[in-house]
Amino acid sequence: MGWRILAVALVGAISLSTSTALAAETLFGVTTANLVTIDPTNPANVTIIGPHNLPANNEATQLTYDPVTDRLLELVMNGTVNPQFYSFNRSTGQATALGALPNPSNSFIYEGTEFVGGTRNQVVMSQAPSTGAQAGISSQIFNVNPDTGLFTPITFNGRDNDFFVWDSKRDRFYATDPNGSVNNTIYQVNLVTGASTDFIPVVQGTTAGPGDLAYSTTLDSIFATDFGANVFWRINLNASGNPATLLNLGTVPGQHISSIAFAPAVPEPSSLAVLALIAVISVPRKRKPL
Ligand SMILES: [Ca+2]
Ligand SMILES: [Ca+2]
Repeated sequence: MGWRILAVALVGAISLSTSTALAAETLFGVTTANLVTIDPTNPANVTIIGPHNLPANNEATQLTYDPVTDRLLELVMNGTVNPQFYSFNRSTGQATALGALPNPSNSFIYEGTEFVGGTRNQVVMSQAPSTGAQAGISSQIFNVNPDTGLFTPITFNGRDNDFFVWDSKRDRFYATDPNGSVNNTIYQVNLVTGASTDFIPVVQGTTAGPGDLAYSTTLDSIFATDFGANVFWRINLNASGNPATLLNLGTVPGQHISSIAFAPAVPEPSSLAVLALIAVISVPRKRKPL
């Protein structure tokens, strides 16, 4: 009886702590060498998880979390060519190659990349021609399969959709154009019609400013790493849920963080070990006749 009470108490306590750990939201970032975590309210607090070992000279430009497959996904490019998806191990930092995007003669560059839930429930990205009058203007928006790299068109909105973010609380999809190629605001994109609704300006310059974005459900705010400088940004939402103010949160130490995304933390190894112990304790009890 004593063991049974202890086992029940332990199972209750551990399942509570594990579910808390799984539900907790962690801000992940990718630097030149490492997967890191960042305290979004104090970006001076950066913790290195480990090396991602991406190929040399490649940059991890866009990070997003796919809850369907529980993967931290990244668009990686060598400059503007050879676009390919990777997933990151959230415990070690190690990156694993997934699908390469079809890009004959490197005719296109790929920019905004974000998992969109709700009825869509897919990764969405933007594509620009690499040459001509519209070079670098990523107006074409696609669904993409990160495992195969294959995509299907959604809409065309005439903007330069450099970075994307999905507000999971309100099912709203935003884009930014922080070097002011077409429009310098954060704007909501209607993925059915392509219509855009502009909010506050985000442009800081052509070489630095709010870059890759991430939405926090717990803080109900959008965060941005800087695409050029080691600065960190926050876009506060107002009572209507609209982007209302852009705040400079200060400098991030260490290597430049090129992309960010919120994702659940992985369970602590100690929790997993205790769960295994609980399973061992629980087995004999289940075999007792009632
Ligand atoms: Ca992101
Ligand atoms: Ca662009």
